[in-house]
Amino acid sequence: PAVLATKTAGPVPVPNNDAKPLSHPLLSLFTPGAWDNFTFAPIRESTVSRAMTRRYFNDLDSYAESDITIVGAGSAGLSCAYVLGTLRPDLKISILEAGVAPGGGAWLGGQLFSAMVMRKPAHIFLDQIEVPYEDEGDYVVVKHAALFTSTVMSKVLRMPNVKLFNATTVEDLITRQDKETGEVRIAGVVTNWTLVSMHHDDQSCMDPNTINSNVIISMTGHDGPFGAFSVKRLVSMKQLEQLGGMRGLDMASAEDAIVKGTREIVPGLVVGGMELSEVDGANRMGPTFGAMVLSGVKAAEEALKVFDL
Ligand code: AHZ
Repeated sequence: PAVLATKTAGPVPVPNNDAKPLSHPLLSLFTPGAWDNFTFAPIRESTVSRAMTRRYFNDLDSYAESDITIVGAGSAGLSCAYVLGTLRPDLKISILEAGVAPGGGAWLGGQLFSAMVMRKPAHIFLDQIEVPYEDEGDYVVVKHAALFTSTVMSKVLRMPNVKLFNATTVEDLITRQDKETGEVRIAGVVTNWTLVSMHHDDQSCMDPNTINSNVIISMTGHDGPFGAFSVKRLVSMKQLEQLGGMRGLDMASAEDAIVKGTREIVPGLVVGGMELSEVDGANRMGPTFGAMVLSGVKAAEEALKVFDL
């Protein structure tokens, strides 16, 4: 019910005889005077500090050896994490996201518009995560992109075998060279706090941390200040000759190309989402997200193949 503030007794519920009574344990607080006597149990600051840091450092300890690491928690990375975490609750999956807020470009549908377009059959993924949409025939529309992003994120974050390290940048890749064949395999990621990564030029001695991983899935988006990180690094470490470079926008063809092309680019590294457009010289699709979801699904499948996981 709506709440009125009174000078003397604090908030008082407005009676609404038509409404069903709300049942919520906290509603007992809505009695006159109850807020005045309200108090939490006492807590010491170090208790709060330890509650956070102990868990974080346990996670760092546990996920230092991950089965699968996803770099980038945009629409592609989060969709991939959802599929992997659902299919394989036995695997340890770490997600590294440079931003404080995961979600990449999927908080808005396009420009500053709210609605998010997904071409079919990506609607099947929406059904799975229980995000409603309007069916427009060959495509569906979610009323707000944030509804998609927050829902997939909340499902992923609940999974006991998935850990998101946000505000953490992947600033290099771990490599292993086979002594006999000379083949280089990507064997993990090199990480740092994003704020540290941004200040290597003006501070000294800020060495990174590492995560060893059987498979790395890179979904860092197209080129930009942070985007296309892994594939650019593959070029500078001479594992890829050159990048194709993302091409102009062609909605109809671009989405197919990204989904079809999602694959293991070099041993141990699967690339998908818009990062792949930089490798293959694929068009961009602009504000339509079905390919990001399906690339996430395909990347999950490819990753599980890599080591017969
Ligand atoms: O912060 C980045 C973003 O959240 C993160 N990221 C990038 N580099 C990173 C690094 N370490 C850790 N080195 C990093 N995280 O990766 C995320 C990428 O999300 P995104 O939404 O940019 O990419 P996506 O491929 O998931 O979705 C692309 C959506 C686009 S772009 C586009 C167009 O330009 O035409 N169309 C669509 C649908």
